[in-house]
Amino acid sequence: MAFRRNMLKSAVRCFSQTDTLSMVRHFSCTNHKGVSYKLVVVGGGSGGCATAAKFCRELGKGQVAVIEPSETHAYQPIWTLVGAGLKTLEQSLRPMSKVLPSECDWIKDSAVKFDPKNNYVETASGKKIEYEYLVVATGLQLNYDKVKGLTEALRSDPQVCSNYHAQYVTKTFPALEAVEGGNAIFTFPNTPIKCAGAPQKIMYLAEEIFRNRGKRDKTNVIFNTSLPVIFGVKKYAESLQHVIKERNIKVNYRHNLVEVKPDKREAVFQLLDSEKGETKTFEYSFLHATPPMSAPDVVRSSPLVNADGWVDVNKQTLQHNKFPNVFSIGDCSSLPTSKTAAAVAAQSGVLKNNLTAVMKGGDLSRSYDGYTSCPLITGKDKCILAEFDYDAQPLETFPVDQGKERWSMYQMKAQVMPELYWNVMTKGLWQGPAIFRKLMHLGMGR
Ligand code: FAD
Ligand code: UQ1
Repeated sequence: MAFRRNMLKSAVRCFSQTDTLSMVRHFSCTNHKGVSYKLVVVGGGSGGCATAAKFCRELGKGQVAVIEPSETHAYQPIWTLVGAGLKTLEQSLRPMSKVLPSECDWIKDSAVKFDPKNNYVETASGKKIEYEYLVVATGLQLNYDKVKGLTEALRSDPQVCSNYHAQYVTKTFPALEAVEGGNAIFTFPNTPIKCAGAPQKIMYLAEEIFRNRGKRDKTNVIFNTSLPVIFGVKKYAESLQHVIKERNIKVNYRHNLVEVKPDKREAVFQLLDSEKGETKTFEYSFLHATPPMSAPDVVRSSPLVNADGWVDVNKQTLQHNKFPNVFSIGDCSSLPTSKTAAAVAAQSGVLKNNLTAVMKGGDLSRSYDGYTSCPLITGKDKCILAEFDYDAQPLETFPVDQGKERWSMYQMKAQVMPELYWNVMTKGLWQGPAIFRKLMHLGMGR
């Protein structure tokens, strides 16, 4: 019990700190036996962990180091369900020491400088970690501070919450239960984000909660999104439009949250299509905020990034466009697909193959097609399973119409995926469902 409490505290602390890298924690390298490795992986989240597991198996003990400051590994995809009171935060957390492969050296520290010309990474405690090959897997930085008043509102107003952060996701369900009426507002920022479906998934779950509590008649459910569309893939956008209409949800496109005034319970939105830079203020009784996101500052200020601040890799091979011994996987990469753990799974197989080829002087023969997936939960037993590629074309695994809301897809998301993640993906053994898709669609194209 005490251990679980400590883990929760440490997770909340860690996630509070990863969005302000000026507050990086200083750790000693408990498992560190040297300063030079064949492979250094920066970040021990979904992508870093899967990558380390694959290469440890191949290269053996002492060859692979993972630089990762957090003592806790989080399975973020169930935070949507935590927000709706259907899972607990504890169910999403495991000690990092149990999730990272035992054969790797875990350097419990933050990377603060990348020097790809001289093949080393510097850490917050001043260590220089040299490598032959580098994989950058730092994920995203949550920039709550870019919205005026939002951090203060998250700290002081019980009706302001955010499923994107371990500290704020536990506020969501109590806030939903406290709604008696008024405007329940859900936001989508003006930057790329991880799991682009998550800002609206919690809205559908919330709408159901308001209905079941008899509060729906008095509550306006409002989605204020910076985007011009509800979802980037036509097939699933059509399904979601149907859900929105049926459940009387108001969607305001090109509305970007720029300020929260918790004292007055007001949220200010920039109207992105207004040439005069107009804003519109909404009163709220509940506000779910999705923060602007970017690659972490340490990555953005390194020589590794493209003009947009993402680790500049080839979209097919995952190899860096300037430094051939560097690869990147997951949310911090420039891969132009929707940023999800499902995408990371598919990328991990490509990365393993192509980085191994570089190590052995062979050809980079595997190509990433942009596969990503977003289980669009629309209720506590309903889900539209979106799966698609770089061209925003559906790439569905199951031989049924996945554009329909289904109980089975909800069970897959809520029960099967967490098991698959902890027992298969973090062990480096899950490369996405392509093999099942091919089997299930035998003779029927993709
Ligand atoms: P992460 O898993 O975030 O890991 C990054 C790691 O890097 C962290 O451990 C961090 O501590 C570490 N790090 C950061 N900076 C440094 C540094 N300077 N030095 C060293 N280490 C550093 N995906 C799905 O597939 N399906 C879903 O349904 C889904 N729903 C989601 C719902 C929510 C609310 C959220 C928040 C995410 C969801 N995702 C979903 C997205 C998924 O969690 C991410 O896309 C995935 O975790 C990305 O993996 P990653 O390795 O790139 O980053
Ligand atoms: C997936 O591979 C994955 O990675 C573990 C997820 O992350 C949580 C997902 O949500 C989904 C949907 C997939 C895709 C897997 C199948 C079986 C369709």
